[in-house]
Amino acid sequence: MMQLIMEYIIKKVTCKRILQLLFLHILVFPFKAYSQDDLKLWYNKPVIDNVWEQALPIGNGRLGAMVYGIPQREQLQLNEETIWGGGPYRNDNNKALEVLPLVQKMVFDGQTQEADKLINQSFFTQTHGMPFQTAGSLILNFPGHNQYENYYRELDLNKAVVKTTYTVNGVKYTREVFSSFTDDVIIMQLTSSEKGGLNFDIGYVNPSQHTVSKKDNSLVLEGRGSDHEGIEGKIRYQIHTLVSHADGHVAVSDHKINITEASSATIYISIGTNFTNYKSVDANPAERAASKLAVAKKKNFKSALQQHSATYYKQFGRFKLNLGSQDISKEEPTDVRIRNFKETQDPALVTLLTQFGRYLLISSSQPGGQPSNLQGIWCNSMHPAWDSKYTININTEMNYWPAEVTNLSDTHEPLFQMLKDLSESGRETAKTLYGADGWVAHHNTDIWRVTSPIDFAAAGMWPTGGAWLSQHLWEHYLFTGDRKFLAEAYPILKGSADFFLSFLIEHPKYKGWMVVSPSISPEHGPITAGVTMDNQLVFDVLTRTVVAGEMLGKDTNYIARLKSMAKRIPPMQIGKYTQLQEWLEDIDDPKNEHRHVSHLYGLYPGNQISPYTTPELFEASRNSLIYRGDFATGWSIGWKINLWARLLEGNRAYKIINNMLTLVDKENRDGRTYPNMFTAHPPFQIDGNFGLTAGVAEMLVQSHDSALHLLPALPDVWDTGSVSGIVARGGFEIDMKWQEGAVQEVKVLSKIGGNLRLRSYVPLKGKGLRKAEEDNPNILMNTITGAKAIISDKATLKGNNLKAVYEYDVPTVAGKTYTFFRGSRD
Ligand code: FUC
Repeated sequence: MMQLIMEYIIKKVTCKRILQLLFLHILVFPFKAYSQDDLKLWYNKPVIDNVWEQALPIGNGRLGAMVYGIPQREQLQLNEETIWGGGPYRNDNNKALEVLPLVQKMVFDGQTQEADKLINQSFFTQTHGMPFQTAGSLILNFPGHNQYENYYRELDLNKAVVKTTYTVNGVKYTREVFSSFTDDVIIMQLTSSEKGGLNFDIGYVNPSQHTVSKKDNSLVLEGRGSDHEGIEGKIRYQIHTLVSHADGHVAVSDHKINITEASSATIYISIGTNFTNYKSVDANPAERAASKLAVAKKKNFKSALQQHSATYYKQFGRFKLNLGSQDISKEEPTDVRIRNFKETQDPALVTLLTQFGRYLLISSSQPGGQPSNLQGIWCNSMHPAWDSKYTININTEMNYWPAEVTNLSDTHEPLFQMLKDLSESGRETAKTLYGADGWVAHHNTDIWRVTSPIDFAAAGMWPTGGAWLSQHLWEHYLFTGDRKFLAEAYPILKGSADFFLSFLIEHPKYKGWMVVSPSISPEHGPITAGVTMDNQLVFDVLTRTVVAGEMLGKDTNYIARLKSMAKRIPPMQIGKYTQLQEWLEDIDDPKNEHRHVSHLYGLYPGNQISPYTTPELFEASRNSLIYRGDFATGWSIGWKINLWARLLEGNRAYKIINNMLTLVDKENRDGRTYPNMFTAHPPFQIDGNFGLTAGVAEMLVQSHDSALHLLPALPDVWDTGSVSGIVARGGFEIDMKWQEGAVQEVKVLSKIGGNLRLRSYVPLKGKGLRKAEEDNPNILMNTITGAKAIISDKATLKGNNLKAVYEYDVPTVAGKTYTFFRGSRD
């Protein structure tokens, strides 16, 4: 099965890597039971000066809100995942096909500027993608609450609820709000400690064309997504707000709801849109909003909250992390902890940020819905940065990096549905622009699933967006071993492979090499052909489709074609600065600190570069990463954490975490974490959060390189800790404790059976464990397909300083848990 691509694939050279031991410790440590009680973001002041990035996010995948927690004027800034500008449209320019041969000739002749110009004239339309848009805000006015005391607000990650409390004239006011996973509406309860102490009104502010009216007992806002770049806004939505379970007076007018003399009131906010799928907007927003509200309002707050939190916790509670704690940490508000991180190096804050990433993924991506966009589902504008859409040359992929490894596999589903959509809509683009088979997507898409280039050549002329996204299908399969899923995903992978089979073109200068042309290394450098990232991606598409096809027993002749094409993809090259070349030519500038590190895809999230099977490429990747520097935009920092983890350098990865944990505020616009723990490009972009969460997981466990590597990149500062529910390829779920930087105890649940190969820096002992000797027979873990490197004469390789590892095998049975301990030198 894995004998593809003969000389091109370096077979895994296994085991026999048991080098010297560092030192011997066989100890049984009394592990402190840890609790996740302190997984709260909390503050002693409300949002000040309307800074949105101080507000706290809630979401149930579809409905989001940012909670301001201001006593006199509460604001819930609302979002619904299908409120976007424009309507179903396409962005294919049919002039492209005609000029394609000329463009390719220009590229091969080195006339890159001319090619750039011609592409700009012929491959684009007037549209740059449609924007994700705010649903406006619900505003609650509390006359007389300007002077308050004892202020406190929190977001509890264990319950997915935001709570605000304060006192006015000795009366305690409490607000709790969540976006319900069970009822699919937002629910807020307000109470006062004094009978009849609640007197407030509720209204909307909304920047779209809208109307507000009273319908039954609800205050109803009818709004729409805006027209954008000549595309008519087709989204219609309704927000229904209802007050119930109130013990005072509730009066609804055409503009407001007035609540007087209540001690308790519950607000239900329901949003419905007309969005059905990327091709149609024929649903009934009024009916959708009203029907959800009708069910939800019957529940009282307590039981609604209890059901919501329990549902949410089924996902959130699967993964627990303890990187150590500091006693002082919980006593400081979260923004102060971020500000002080440089001095405190508070490990519990890193745990909080890691778990916050999981909270955001759960809250912005649920089966049946839209994938998490550039801002998840939280967006307070009609014209957000980069339209808050899907940038698929890194950002959307990064959003899903934590999904499998931190035990949130089900949150990955919306991305798979988007892939299915793109594999349909991208067929027309493949045909119209390139006269090619299969499907293609470029560097952006939106809710209408456009697949042609957008913006301009130097950013948009990148036909491998679909190729990258498709790797998520394969990764999901490796983590779950779900053959049914693989069978459903196969046509999508195959459709991407089809595109490259018919579109790749032989490079006249490098005979035999088949390249993507025209293309770019994402957002960096000239229009060219055969960029390293494209080669890596196409190689993965072709070879993974081969393995998938073989596993499913499909398409024998077709698979043979894929194999022979994969042999012709240019190998990776090491250039004169001993760097991994970003392009076919050795033109990298070691002083260039560009945020995109696309050629390192092969190191992470790909697995073509390994310290064991491709040591030269591993060393060259490290050099390239050093040249790019440690500081960057939020998402680039997120990527670098993962890359340093894959380079097995925990302390360097941790240094990059420090770069992320710098507060953004008035004094420091160049920080990377906002007071509410959203990460900053800047501005806010959620990928940084997800990159960090994935990066921390990657420091603790790796499984891409033929074994489950325990603590591959643990930094010195986290010398004692534990993790449970972290997931590895092969369907293994791991609980692990470590002390003095070494694994002490590890429990592995085998969900689907198969050989478990463990890799560790310290020896392990336990029932059934034997020294690993052959290749790992577990196909879900043993998927190294690293290419041979071509090394420049000018490159001076020094060799890698790798720590010794021990490798063991255990044959496992599905459903059983296996326990191992730190062992001694034998
Ligand atoms: C790509 C990146 C930018 C930004 C945008 C959303 O264009 O190069 O840094 O993240 O996507």
